Amino acid sequence: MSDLQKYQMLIGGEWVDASDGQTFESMNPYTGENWASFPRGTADDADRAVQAARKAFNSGDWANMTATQRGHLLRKLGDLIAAKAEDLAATEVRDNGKLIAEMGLQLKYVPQWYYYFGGLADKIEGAVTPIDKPDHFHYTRHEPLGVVCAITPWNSPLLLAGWKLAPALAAGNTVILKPSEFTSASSVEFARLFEEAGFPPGVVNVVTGYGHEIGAALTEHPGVDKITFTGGSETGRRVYQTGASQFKRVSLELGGKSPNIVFDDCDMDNAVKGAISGIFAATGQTCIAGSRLLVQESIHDEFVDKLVALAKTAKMGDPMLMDTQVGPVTTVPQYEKILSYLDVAKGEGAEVRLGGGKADAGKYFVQPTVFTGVNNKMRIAQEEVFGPVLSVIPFKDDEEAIEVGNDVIYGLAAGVWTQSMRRAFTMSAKLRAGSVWVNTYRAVSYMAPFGGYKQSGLGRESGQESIKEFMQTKSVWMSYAEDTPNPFIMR
Ligand code: TXE
Repeated sequence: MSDLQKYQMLIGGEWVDASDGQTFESMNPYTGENWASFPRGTADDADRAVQAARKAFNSGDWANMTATQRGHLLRKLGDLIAAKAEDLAATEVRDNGKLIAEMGLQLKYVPQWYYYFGGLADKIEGAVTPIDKPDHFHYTRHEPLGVVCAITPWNSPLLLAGWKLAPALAAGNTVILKPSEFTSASSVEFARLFEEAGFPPGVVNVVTGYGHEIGAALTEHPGVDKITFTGGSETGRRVYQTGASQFKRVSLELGGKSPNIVFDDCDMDNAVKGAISGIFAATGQTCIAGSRLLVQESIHDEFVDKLVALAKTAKMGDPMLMDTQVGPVTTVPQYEKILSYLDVAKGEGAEVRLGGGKADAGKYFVQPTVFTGVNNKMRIAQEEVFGPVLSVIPFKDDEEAIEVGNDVIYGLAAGVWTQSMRRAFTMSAKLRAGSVWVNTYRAVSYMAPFGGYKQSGLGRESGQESIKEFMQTKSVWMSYAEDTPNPFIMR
């Protein structure tokens, strides 16, 4: 089809097609129509990208740059993203179905990751050790790992790319970014800004294609030193196993089944809004979705009535309109997966209080759905749906809230709604989750570490500590002794 927008990949500073010329297409989930085509990257393309990244890491302008200079480039990149935010947001809405109302704000915020890590680049200091060996001087250096492969999912491509690229580049690595085959457009458009910001060729490469093809080829490539992955648990497991076979560094941000816990002493109107933002924002397609709503028995019925009343008012439709509140499901497999979970929940005896089926607001829409009468052992309470599907689970007291809240394999996030300080602190300590929000939900920042407990992942993104995920520490020993002592004895 000639009216498809045609994109290319960025490898070693050049815009290229796939080595065998194959392409694939991307769909607008609001209309169901294919609108863009991308190179279907091959194992050869993966190799080309790794070679380019390796070359840029080993020698040339990037390898010789000071950390301060790297920081300048990152800040410049942040400025360019800010200037392009509206265009990038429109592309994301078209390719992904996310709301323009959310994307406009998100893309104005994304530059902060590049500013923050740009500032951090030259503040990573080694230490001089008061070493216990006479006539020796010892210090540490924090060095980059080398070539980083960043694999991102379809739900928030540019935000999640920033979480990975900003610290990886600040640390001095070179990068290959592989966005999801469902939503590659914004990442490729973003790639155009690297040259403009002044990054030398090969420092950032952006390749497109299927996960099981170029994605797998990258993770298997011996020239990749670190994989940073966000996506589903099954793929994450495969990526981790592949990385393990070559002892690569791997960090993973996977799924969740987060409890959003409402106590009877909460500010009820705020808690209702918090429950809604936890599950219906972004059409529930977020890893931090508060998909299990735990409500204290004493307020259960009143709370559910209020929740359903507000959820009913959600405006579905064209994600390009500023007043749309729930957009389409991004991918066809995801649409089918959500619908199948609606059947699972009904089959398990959960009661449909709202929604429960397809919605007629565009091509791939699911009604905001609230199930009551869910117990935590049901599949709908244990498995990640990744859609606008809420399971309401009643609980008696604090102890039961903690027990049920923690009783899943995941541990990405949790919400707590209470006006009691004692409860707020106790719950924050006892919930086994990487992020706990009290009287708020779905807040993230470049300053705040983010990541999973249990099977929600490995490693942390954002915040100062995350830069160390892209570095390794070297111990340097120097002797100023006049004579080298007995060589047969350890120093
Ligand atoms: O993700 P995949 P999918 C969850 C959510 C969803 C499920 C499946 O529950 O329903 O995962 O989504 C690349 N080697 N999340 O299938 O496959 C792929 O090309 C290397 C949670 O879309 O994990 C894409 O770039 N890479 C999540 C990326 O992995 C491979 C966000 C993620 O795709 C690969 C998205 C392979 N063998 C889905 N196979 C979150 N944590 O936010 C695929 N990929």
